[in-house]
Amino acid sequence: MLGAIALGIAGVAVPGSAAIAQTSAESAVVERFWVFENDNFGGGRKSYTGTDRNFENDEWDGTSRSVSDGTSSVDNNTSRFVVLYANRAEPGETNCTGGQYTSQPWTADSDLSNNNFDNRADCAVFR
Ligand SMILES: [Ca+2]
Ligand SMILES: [Ca+2]
Ligand SMILES: [Ca+2]
Repeated sequence: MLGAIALGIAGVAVPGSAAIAQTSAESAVVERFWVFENDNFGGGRKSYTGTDRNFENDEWDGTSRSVSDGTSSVDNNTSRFVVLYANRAEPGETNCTGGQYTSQPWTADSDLSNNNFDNRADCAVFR
């Protein structure tokens, strides 16, 4: 109700400003898949906005520690299924291999231990 009123006012008062506001709102919405070093979304964190088939060249934000084989919890803040694999894609290859863990859209998992996937992820594929 309030939003509709505000939009109406903006549209009437300054037609151009509505388009500008819409553009900045769209650019602000970037869906991110977060992985965390510890259970309960603790420790280092790293986000992905698309498929990344090699965690070995990634570091937890603000650290020099590799993301490889360290993920203990995840927060899927995207509309996509994200499949984690235990083995990255080998150089020249396009497929990740090994054990898998599937994260459903808009869900979080505070502990991958009960999924037999603690400290195993080396690759994330957005479906
Ligand atoms: Ca990477
Ligand atoms: Ca860990
Ligand atoms: Ca779990």
